Amino acid sequence: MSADLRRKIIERCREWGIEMVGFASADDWDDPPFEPWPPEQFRPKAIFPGCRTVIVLGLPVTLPILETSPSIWYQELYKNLNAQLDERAYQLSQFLNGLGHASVYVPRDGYGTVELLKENPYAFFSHRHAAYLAGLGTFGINNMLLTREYGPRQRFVSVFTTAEIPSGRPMEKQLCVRCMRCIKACPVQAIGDVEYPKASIDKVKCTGRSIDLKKKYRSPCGICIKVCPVGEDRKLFRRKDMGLYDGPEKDPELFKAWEHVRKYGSL
Ligand code: B12
Repeated sequence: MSADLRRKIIERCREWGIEMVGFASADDWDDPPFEPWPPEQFRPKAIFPGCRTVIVLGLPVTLPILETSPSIWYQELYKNLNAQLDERAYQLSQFLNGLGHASVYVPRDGYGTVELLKENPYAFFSHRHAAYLAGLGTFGINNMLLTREYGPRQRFVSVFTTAEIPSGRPMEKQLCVRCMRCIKACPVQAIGDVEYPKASIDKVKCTGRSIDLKKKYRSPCGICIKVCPVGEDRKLFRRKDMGLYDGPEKDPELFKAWEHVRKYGSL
């Protein structure tokens, strides 16, 4: 078990501006903490035989940009984060390979085009479940992994490695406050109200919305992560008052700014 390697990885990620780093033991997938859980073929040891540890990196989705969604601004942020995550995960895998620990990265999404998801709405690996096992956060009713820092507003990527690195444990406290704002705000009513942790998402409706927005150059949707009250980022951006999203009355200037952004660069 290498605590020294863990430290080196965290240091390297910090140099890249990545503060959110977690470690999950590949064995932990074999003991499902809840159901449904990714089937066997979707687990790290099946995808990359010899895998001992999964390293998860996360980058925050900047709340004021997300608030303009659906917009070209959020679309650009999404693309930017995706590119950074993939690049850093690849570099980290190469760093570990250089040290003699066979490693591969898993891209942050893993599908050719959103239309494909209508028939088969799964990727070959779930980063959310890796982040959960690494102790970075807990699942919310919106089906997202919530963290203390950003609620559901971060994107993840993972690295599979044969190195044995001390891992985290799932967080005990549930971060979702079950306010049901995500259920009410979903533009296509794709989120069902069920008991934690079995978030019920209508993947066909959710994917359909994404396909529509893509044609207008303003995907992804992101409304269910915008309206989540969890996350320290709300303090920094002075967005603790959730009434902001109910209409223009609370902050007419801000509302005007969002409408302005939505008018340009997309259909
Ligand atoms: C496919 C996908 C979508 C699709 C389908 C969405 C949906 N609701 O399923 C679309 C394009 C619509 C979409 C939308 C969104 N997504 Co998305 N998406 C993914 C993707 C690529 C794969 C998810 C997956 O297949 N996991 C693998 C399966 C095994 O897990 P699962 O779907 O959770 O399946 C569970 C159950 O369904 C159950 N199950 C029951 N029966 C069956 C049968 C089979 C065969 C299987 C396999 C499983 C299964 O078992 C599983 C375990 O609990 C991941 C990236 C990734 N590779 O992890 C991002 C990801 C989950 N998305 C993300 C985000 C942020 C979003 C959006 C907010 C859009 C945005 N970017 O602004 C919305 C939110 C939608 C929502 N509330 O769920 C983030 C989540 C980050 C976080 N904080 O949790 C991820 C992790 C991307 C990333 N790299 O960060 N997404």
